[in-house]
Order: sequence, then C-alpha cells, then structure tokens
Amino acid sequence: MLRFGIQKSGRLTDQSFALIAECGIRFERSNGRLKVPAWNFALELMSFRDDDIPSYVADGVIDAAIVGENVVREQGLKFDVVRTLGFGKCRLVIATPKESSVNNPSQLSGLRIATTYPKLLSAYISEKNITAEIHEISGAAEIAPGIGLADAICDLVSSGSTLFSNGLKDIATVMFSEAILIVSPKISKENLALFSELDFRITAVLSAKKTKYIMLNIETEKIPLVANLLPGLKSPSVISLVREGWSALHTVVDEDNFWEIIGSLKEIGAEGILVLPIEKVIS
Ligand code: PRT
Ligand code: ZN
Repeated sequence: MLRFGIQKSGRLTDQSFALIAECGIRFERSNGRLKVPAWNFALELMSFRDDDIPSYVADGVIDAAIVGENVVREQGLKFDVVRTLGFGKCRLVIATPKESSVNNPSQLSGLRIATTYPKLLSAYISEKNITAEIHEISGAAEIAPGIGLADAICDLVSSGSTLFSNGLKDIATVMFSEAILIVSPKISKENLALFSELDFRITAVLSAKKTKYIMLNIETEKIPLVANLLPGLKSPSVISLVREGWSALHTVVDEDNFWEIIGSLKEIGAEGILVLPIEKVIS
C-alpha cells in the first residue's frame, strides 16, 4: 500500500485531493481523518500539517507526498523534485513599508527582517552580501513593521493583497514556489512500482490541463496555412466535408498561446471552431 501524504487543511488540500481524484483514484474525502484508503488503488492518503511532511518523507514514514517547495527548501532537506504540479504557486519575497526609502535588497544592511523562513532568507542575504538581522517569528509576518518589530518582512505572496492591505511593497524575490511531488529515498520496491503508476497518471492529467482539443472547418486548400500556424502539430486529422472544397480539421493546441492561435485561425478563414477540454494525454 502506497502511503501518500497531503496537507491536512490548508491552501494545498483541495487541489491535492482533486489531483488524486483526477488520476481515477476513488476515496471518500474526509478532512478530519489521518488516513483515507483508496477504493480502487493500493494507496492510503495520509493528512498532516505541511511542515511535518518533508521529514516524514525523508524518514520513510510516508512514501511520497505533495507539499510546497518552499517548505522542503526551508527545512534544508534534499529531495529530487519528481514533478512540479502547477498549483500553490507563490513567491517568497522581502517587503518593506510603502513609505520606507528601502526599495532594493542592497539597502537592507543593518535592518531587521521578520520571517518564518529564516534559513531561506539567511541563504539569500549572505549570497547578496547583506548583513541584515533576521528576526524569526512564528505568526503573521505582515504585521511586524506596523508594530515596530522589524523594518522589513520576508513572507510568501500570491495575489499580493495581504502586502497591499498592510501597507507593504515587495522589493525582492527570494524564491518562486509551487506544490511539488516528492518521493522517499526509503520507499520499498513494491511501493515504488505503485508510485510510478501514480506518477504516470499525474503526468497524463497535467499534460491534459496544458492542452485543448480544437475542431474547425477550413477550405481544403488552406490546410497548409493551418499547419504553419501550429508548427508543433504532428498529425492533424483531416476529414472531408460534404461541402465541396472544405474539410474538418481536428488537432490539439497548447493552452499557452491558445487565444493568439484562435485569432489567427479565424483570420485565415476557419469556421465553426469548437474547443474541447482534454481529460488525459498519454504519451
Ligand atoms: O496548517 P499547516 O501548517 O499545514 O498550514 P500553513 O498555514 O503552514 O500553510 P498554508 O495552508 O497557508 O500554505 C500551504 C502552502 O501553500 C505554502 O507552504 C505554500 O507552498 C503555498 N502557498 C501559496 C501559500 C500562499 N500561496 C500564500 N499566499 N502559502 C501561504 N500564503 C500566505 C502568505 O504567508 C500570506 O500570509 O497568504 C498570505 C499572502 O497571500 P496573498 O494572496 O494576499 O498574497
Ligand atoms: Zn505549515
């Protein structure tokens, strides 16, 4: 049975459950329980505080897990990042009060920075040759300058609204982070095989999120123009239509430049464009 760790209750919980479910693994979701067995896969979901996950994976208490890269790096544990998962995206930043004249990290020398990320901050300031004082705190960093505890903070930011509403401005990025998939160096051979199957499914789900399936009608003579627009396109399916000189073309496009591609397709005369989500991409 693969023991798979996820955050018990927090920002990564819903998307971690959702990802496992999208892999076709069925379980009864229960926020309160430590262990939730899957019904159709030899896997047990185990819920912990995110801070506990890296050491449990390192010790082999759990075989694999989803956790924020920031948590793993702050704890100084070295895991191979099996995969970045595309959610829980944030930045660890240094921020100062809006009215402060400190606008770049080199001006932080001699100042106090409050943070719950002392190791990552320390590595950053020593790399930049800044001799600031790190003030380790356990709670909300954003209030530290307002109550006179520090001149700056180092904290995670996603939308930026917490910084904004506390009158702070972001002056440097210490690291970019997102949810990652990690595996224990102590995993057994049997469970590694289960983990590989799970990772295969996760890859298929993530690839599908990055792509869309497009169907369109186009004058047959213009098909080479469509192929030029979509250079990554290996083999579009082309189906003749009853309408003389026209074909239907089906293909897969990347979500990154999706709207530009749609605009260009319309310009060259594509009609009846249908866009469908893809559930899995197996390669
Ligand atoms: O109870 P437990 O210890 O498990 O949870 P936690 O409170 O330590 O963590 P949680 O649930 O807040 O975050 C879990 C993980 O989500 C983090 O380790 C990051 O990898 C990721 N993540 C992504 C974030 C954010 N975005 C984020 N914005 N973690 C925290 N924040 C906080 C930030 O600290 C600040 O207080 O949200 C606030 C800023 O948000 P914005 O949107 O106003 O910028
Ligand atoms: Zn935590």
